[in-house]
Amino acid sequence: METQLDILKKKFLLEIENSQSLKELDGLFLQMFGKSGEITLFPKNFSKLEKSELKIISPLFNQTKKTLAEAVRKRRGEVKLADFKKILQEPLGLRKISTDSLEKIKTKKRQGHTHIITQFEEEIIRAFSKLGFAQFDAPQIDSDTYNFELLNIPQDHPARDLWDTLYIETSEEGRVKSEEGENLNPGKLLLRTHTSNAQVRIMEKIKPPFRQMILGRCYRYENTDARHEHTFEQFEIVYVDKGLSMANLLYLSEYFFQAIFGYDVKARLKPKYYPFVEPGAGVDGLCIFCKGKGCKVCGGVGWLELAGAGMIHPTVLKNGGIDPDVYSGIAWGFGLGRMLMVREGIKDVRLFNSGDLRFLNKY
Ligand code: FA5
Repeated sequence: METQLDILKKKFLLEIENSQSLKELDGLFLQMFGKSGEITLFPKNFSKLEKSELKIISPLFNQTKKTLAEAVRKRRGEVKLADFKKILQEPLGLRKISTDSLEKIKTKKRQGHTHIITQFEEEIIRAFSKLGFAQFDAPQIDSDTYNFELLNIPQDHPARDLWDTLYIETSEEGRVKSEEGENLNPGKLLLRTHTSNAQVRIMEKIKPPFRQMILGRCYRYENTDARHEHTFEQFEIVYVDKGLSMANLLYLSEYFFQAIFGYDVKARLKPKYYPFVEPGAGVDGLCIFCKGKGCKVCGGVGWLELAGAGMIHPTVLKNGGIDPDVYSGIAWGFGLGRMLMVREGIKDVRLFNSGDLRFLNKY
C-alpha cells in the first residue's frame, strides 16, 4: 500500500508540475480530492489492515494529502505569475510607423482581460455546476415583496434594519405597467439588497427537488469603507429536496472552500439570525493564514466568517408553494468581494469597482 501511495503521489506531483493553466490545475485537484478522487478513495481499504500497518500508512497518507494540496497551491501561484509576466512583456500602445503611406499604419491593440470578479464568478460556477447546480437569474430592480416580504421580513419589522435599502420612486406608490400595459402592483420598488430575492421566484418557477444558484449585483445604502461598498456581488445557492439537513450545508461549505482555496479548509457553523432561515448559521472557515492558531487577520479567533446560510424557513417554503412537511431547503450565500479579500489578501473592497489598472492588472 505504501508503494501504491508513493506511485500515486509521484504521478500527481509530476502532473501538477507540468500543468500550464488554472483550469488544468482545477481538473487535477478534482481528480485527486473530488468525491470519487483517487486520493479521496485511497483509504477505502484501510479497514482491512492490521493495526500496526495502519499506524504506518495513516500518517503517510495524511502527509501525501498535504504535499499534493500544497503543490497545487504553489503551482497556482506560479501559473498566475507567469500569465502576469506574459501580459507585462507585451508591447503597449502605438508602434513606430512610417508616415509614407497612411495605409501602412498599424496599431497594436491593447489586450484587455476579464475583471477579477468575473474570473471568480467563473470559478464558482464551475465548482457548483459539478454538483448539479443550475444558474437562475433574478432582477436587480425588484419589488419589496420578493426582496423582503416573502422572505419572512414584513413591513416595519426590525429585521429590515439588517439591510440598508435603496428604494426607487414611482409615480403612483409601487405601481408599474407591464409591457402589455397590465397594471402590476409589485409593492414598493427597490434595488435588491441580496441575491435572496431569487429564493421564492425559484420556488414559483421550478418544482422540487432542485439545485439552483444565483450570482449577481446587489446594492445597499452604505457609508462606504474598506469592507462596505454600495454596489457588490453576491452568490447564493437554493437547494430544495427531501431530508436535507445542516450536515448537507456543512459538506457544501467545506467542498466549496476546498475548491476555491485549493486545499482542505475546515468549516464550522455558528448560530446567526436571518429571518428567512431557521436555524440560521454563520459559516466560518478555519483561518487560511494561521490555520486556526489565531492571527491579526482573524483577530486571534482562528476562524473567519465566510458565508451566511441556513435551512430555509417553513414560511418561506410555503410562500413559494412548497410543503415544508415534505421538503426541506438549504440557502447559502456570500459576497464575492469579501471572499476574494481573504483569498488574495486585498485590503479594500472598494478597489474592485475602482477601475484602477494598477490593481486590476494584477489579476
Ligand atoms: C445576506 O445578504 C443574506 N441574504 C445571505 C444569506 C443567504 C443568508 C442565504 C442565509 C441564507 P448579509 O447581509 O450578511 O446576508 O450579506 C452576505 C454577504 O454579503 C456578507 O457576508 C458580505 O460578504 C457581503 N456584503 C454584505 N454587505 C456588503 C457591502 N456593503 N459591501 C461588500 N460586501 C457586502
